[in-house]
Amino acid sequence: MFKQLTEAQLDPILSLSIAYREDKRAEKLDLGIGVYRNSQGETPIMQAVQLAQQQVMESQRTKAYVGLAGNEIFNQSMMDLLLTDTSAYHRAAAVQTPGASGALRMLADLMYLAQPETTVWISDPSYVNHKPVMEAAGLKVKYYPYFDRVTKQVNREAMLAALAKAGPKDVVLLHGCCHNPTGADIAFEDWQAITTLANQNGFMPFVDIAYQGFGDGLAQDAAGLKYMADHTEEMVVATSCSKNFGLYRERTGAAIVISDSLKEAQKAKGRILNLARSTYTMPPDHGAALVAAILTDDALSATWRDELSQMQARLVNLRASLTQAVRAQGSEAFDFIDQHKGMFSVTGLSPEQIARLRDEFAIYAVGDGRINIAGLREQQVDYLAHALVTVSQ
Ligand code: PLP
Ligand code: TYF
Repeated sequence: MFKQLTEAQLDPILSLSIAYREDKRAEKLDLGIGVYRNSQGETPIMQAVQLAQQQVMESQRTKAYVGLAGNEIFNQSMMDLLLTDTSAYHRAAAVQTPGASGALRMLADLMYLAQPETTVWISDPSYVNHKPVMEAAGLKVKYYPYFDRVTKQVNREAMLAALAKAGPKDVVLLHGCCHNPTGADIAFEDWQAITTLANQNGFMPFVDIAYQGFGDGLAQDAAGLKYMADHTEEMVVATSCSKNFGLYRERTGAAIVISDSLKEAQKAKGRILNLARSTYTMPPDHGAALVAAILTDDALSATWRDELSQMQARLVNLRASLTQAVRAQGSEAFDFIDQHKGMFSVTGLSPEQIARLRDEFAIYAVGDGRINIAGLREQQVDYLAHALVTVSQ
């Protein structure tokens, strides 16, 4: 049966990690996969997570199944983080999923179930898995203009002009904050303008938020999402604890449906549970149990918030020092790095220039020009600045 299969296409980001591991050069630098690293180049378990892990170890008495929706305290905590103080808070329902990836797929399946002819509009460019996941669910995908490759900022006029053409059969997928891959975020006024368009033209917003806390802080990073949730009748959200709790391999995330009433939101939740049952049945428990333990304990929450803001500060500082270091080499061509948010920036380097970074400098960046700022150590900033200036001349 399987002989008729053609070869699989490799994931461009995951295969880069493999190539990096095999590189023997001492000066090598991994700016590929989106994993946060500290000044020592490590991704340690966060202190709050370690403490929660001890608590869970001591209090957990069984490994019996939890249920289709996963940990309901976790689900409530995700809604608290994203929707507190909005009208949407009282007309939303959440389901724990295997990462935001699981949420993306469950929400895509739900949209297909409700309206198979749906087209999902995604930003050009977007997270590598957005298109394949939406298409795997049977949905059509269309791109809206987003990143201006000259200014390295959002081309808001082109974006809004395109989204003005989206209608009732359309879903517009937005990044909640810290856009992957570009690092260029929409402004609060853009959230307001897109909300107005959604209400005028009838498309549904779909927000994927995988980096809350990495941009301007936990509350600020959800401000646009909150405004939109407050002012639209229907919206869906995929959220992740991979980055802001450092729980990558525990596969911890949630799908949230906001509707015009709690009854409608719960109906949608019921349908997601049906879909989950026929896909993976139940999400893994451990990560969600840890997040629930942290977010329901004041001391653990404070520890977590503090650690997260230190991680955010490191990214902001690295961006500033990299920009300065490039300037010290006589170039202003990378000033945009300081204005981008989160872990990533699309540098505008061509695939050939990215290949030169790898061949001549042992610097691994994604072929589309994306670099992961968190992959950088303070003592390597000048090295990277020199390499960026060299390959871009
Ligand atoms: N959405 C975006 C925008 C991402 O960058 C990622 C990154 O991993 C995900 C979703 C998937 O996250 P998770 O690890 O929670 O599945
Ligand atoms: O964009 C990234 O690097 C992260 C991690 O197939 C990732 O979001 C990369 C590739 C992939 C899944 C996750």
